[in-house]
Amino acid sequence: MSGEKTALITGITGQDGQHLSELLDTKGYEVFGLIRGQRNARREAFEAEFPFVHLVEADLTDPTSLLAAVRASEADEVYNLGAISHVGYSFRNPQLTADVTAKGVLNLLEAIRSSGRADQVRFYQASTSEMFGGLDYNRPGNGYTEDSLFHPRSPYGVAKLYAHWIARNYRESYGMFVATGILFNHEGERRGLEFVTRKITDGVARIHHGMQSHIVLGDLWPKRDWGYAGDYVRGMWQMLQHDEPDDFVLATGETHSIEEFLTLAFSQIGIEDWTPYVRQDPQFMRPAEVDILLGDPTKAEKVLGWKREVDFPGLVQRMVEHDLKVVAGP
Ligand code: NAP
Ligand code: F7E
Repeated sequence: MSGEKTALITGITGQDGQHLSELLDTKGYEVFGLIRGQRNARREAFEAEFPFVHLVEADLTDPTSLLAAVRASEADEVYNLGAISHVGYSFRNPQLTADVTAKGVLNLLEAIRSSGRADQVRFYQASTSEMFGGLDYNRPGNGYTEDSLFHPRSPYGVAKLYAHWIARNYRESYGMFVATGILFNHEGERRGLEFVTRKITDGVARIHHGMQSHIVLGDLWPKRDWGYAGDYVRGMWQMLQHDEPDDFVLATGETHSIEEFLTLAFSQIGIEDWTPYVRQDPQFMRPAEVDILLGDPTKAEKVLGWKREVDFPGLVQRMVEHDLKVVAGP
């Protein structure tokens, strides 16, 4: 138990926000979460599933609301998980992506400074492997580290790079405890249906139950270093318990193609040849693709003692099993 600490989480309604709020609750934290928009059905559903979270209305693009949220929570730890996080969407809405994913971090850091709590708050910034871009020239054989060269390939990646550097700049300029986690893809039962892994596992479940005939995807060759979200939020928390604020890669150290994900997912429902069940549509392809991502988590393993527990087959299995149950209904 960590005692009576208080945490404020932006992006609490997202995949990681849900996992992290549960983790912090089990550690005895008082958890505050940012919710945007007016009262709606989604808020009520969230409150039903996470009754222990105090929701505060705010938006990363609205500095006044952020200051009020920081004051209301009096947080010891602030986890900035809120973002426009879908890479494909960021190509279609690049300015909104910059406002939320890049400038939102600045707004939040300034809110903490204005609140007078800069010395008390430990801040986590959700940085991403999308900052690396996966090009031949900057790709180390053993995987990207905290010191690898950045070359973002999307408005999302570019916005996250600004966010990463402004977070580091506040650490250097004002001595704030700001940690950045450069996280490679992490997935699970709570992953949004717009991301490829969950789109596949949901589609596989629907095909199995005769509710859908095929899945429509974009490019199938890209490779990702896919881990389980539950393991990764544990790493976020560990970064804020460390003596010094620092930058850490969280990854599995393995990379797999979408085709490999499809093979494992379809094999869960007894289908060995998935090709008749998958079609491709250019609408799901991106103007610039990140071909291969592979991370090297050695620093987090050595310094924080972080270790992922779920492997790639285990991840696919738990996602398909979950979606088979969800699709079947109560
Ligand atoms: P997610 O499921 O897409 O959740 C994004 C969250 O951001 C949602 O709660 C969303 O709220 C919130 N949000 C969007 N616009 C906002 C705004 N204007 N003001 C306040 N909140 C806003 O993302 P995730 O997978 O949990 O990822 C968490 C963070 O880690 C993100 O910053 C993401 O970019 C980063 N990241 C993710 C991965 C990954 O593989 N999952 C890897 C590296 C980094 P609504 O529900 O209201 O839309
Ligand atoms: O795409 C390809 C797509 O959208 C993975 C975010 O959490 O992780 C995530 O970004 C790959 C890409 O994740 C479809 O082109 C093919 O090559 O699931 P994704 P992402 O782009 O890797 C990083 C680390 C983040 O930080 C992000 O926030 O799959 N792909 N067909 C498809 N992708 C989608 N979404 N949908 C398809 O139909």
